[in-house]
Amino acid sequence: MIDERMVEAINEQINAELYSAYIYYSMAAWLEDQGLDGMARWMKAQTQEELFHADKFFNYVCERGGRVELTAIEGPPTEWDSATAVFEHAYEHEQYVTSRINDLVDLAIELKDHATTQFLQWYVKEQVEEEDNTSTIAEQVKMVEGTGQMLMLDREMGARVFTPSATEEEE
Ligand code: OFO
Repeated sequence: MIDERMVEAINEQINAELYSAYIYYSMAAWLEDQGLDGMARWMKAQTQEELFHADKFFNYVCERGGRVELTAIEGPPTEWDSATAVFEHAYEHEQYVTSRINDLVDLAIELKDHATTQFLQWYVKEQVEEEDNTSTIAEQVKMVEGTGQMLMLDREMGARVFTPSATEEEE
């Protein structure tokens, strides 16, 4: 049986993951509106990845005998000044999510919940990747925004497809 405090904290994290999906979906809408279809597609793949993160927590809570309780998701921003601003925002957001995951690990350790501590290691590793991906792309977009190379980068980014099995294999 899992401690109620841990369940509550994971339920809050499910909300945070769904908010991440929502913010990236909103970014996809903005990028699409700017004619950056490839980048919008990249953001949609990121949205799916966030839904996968939420579902992984959902399944874990159920497996440990806890109860998933969903709450209202805050509305995301809808306007950005540039594509660079979008991806810099995504990088900042991932750093925030990393701090949340670290807080969850701290709580699991405090509760001596070794199973959850171990389960969370997947997210610890995933956040290293999430920060790396968003910061690299933010730098790349910043380098080419306003030049003809932006279209090439847009096309390249449009090739991204989310595959949950690939994410699982990294475990
Ligand atoms: Fe769920 O990792 Fe991004 O937010």
